[in-house]
Amino acid sequence: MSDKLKPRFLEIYKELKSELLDDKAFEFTDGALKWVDKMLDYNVLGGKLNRGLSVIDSYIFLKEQKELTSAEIFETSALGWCIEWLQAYFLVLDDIMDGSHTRRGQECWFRLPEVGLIAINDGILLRNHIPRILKKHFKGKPYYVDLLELFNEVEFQTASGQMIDLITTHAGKNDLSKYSLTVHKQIVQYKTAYYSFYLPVACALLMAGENLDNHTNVKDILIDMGIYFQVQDDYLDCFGDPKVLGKIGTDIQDFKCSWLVMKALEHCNEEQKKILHENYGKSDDACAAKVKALYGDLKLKDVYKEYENNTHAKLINSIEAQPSQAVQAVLKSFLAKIYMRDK
Ligand code: GPP
Ligand code: MG
Ligand code: MG
Ligand code: MG
Repeated sequence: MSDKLKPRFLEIYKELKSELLDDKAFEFTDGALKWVDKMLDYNVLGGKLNRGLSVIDSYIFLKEQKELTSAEIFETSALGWCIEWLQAYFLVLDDIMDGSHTRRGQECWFRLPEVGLIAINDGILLRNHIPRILKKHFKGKPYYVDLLELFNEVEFQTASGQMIDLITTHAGKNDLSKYSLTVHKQIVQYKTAYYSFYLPVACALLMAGENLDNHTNVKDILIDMGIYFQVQDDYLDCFGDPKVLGKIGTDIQDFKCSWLVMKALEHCNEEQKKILHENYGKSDDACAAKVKALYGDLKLKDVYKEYENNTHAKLINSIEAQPSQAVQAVLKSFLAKIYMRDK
């Protein structure tokens, strides 16, 4: 699939970056050029590129495996990169908000001494690059306005999910029982699922001339897959290997409404609940270790395995109920990429 096209996809990154550095709407100084160049390489590259490559894969499936023309390769890749840019923008800002230290195997951008809170403006710049890429390469296409609306809509959903993530954390600090599965589901659906799973497929559908309103079933499945993906992220935050993951978890210290703390609350007795209340959300490593030990006592690894297998089976069922074989194939390939992931 897109593996074959990955070298071309990476070349297109360089082309898009050169265009942005040659943007006549700003008089770039040498210093500014160097800054943006470095900022882009540091933050846009280095991830798995799953979201970006998914646009190409989805489009190939929708076209039923016909060879893509070079224009189609360029356009699906450019849309893929727009999603990677969006992701870079979210991550730069999310790491500041979560007080994280590492990302994709390197220091978080804002942790670099020469960057600090300039990272906030870099986030805004990354976000502003997206409509510039879209304008340069898609203005005049019949689906241009739909594309702009799609990116705006998904950004709004993500920022709203991030808000619920942050304000729930506040509420939970006073009262851990404010955390419920309903709130957790809303957080992960909005902060992750739309931009990570729905957006790449929606971009490919628009390019293929489809009306997004006719694909709500596919959207629902992608959202469920995105929820599952963020539950994995919550699990890996505590139980993943930071070397493989490229980031060190902060959810326990940050008092996050994580899937693991939800499950801990569901399974613990009164005494264990007291341990949780005393140690959750403290920056002290010894407290985090006590929470992890409690997760061990509650056998949350087994609870997670069961969740993962049930969710996988349910998703396969919904996918196989889809009338189109091409749609089934896209969805199954995405699910296979994340099932039992460790990074
Ligand atoms: C992931 O949450 C959510 C995002 C990256 C969306 C951020 C949205 C903004 C509007 C800034 P997370 O904090 O669990 O991700 P990670 O574990 O990768 O830090
Ligand atoms: Mg984070
Ligand atoms: Mg976060
Ligand atoms: Mg996380």
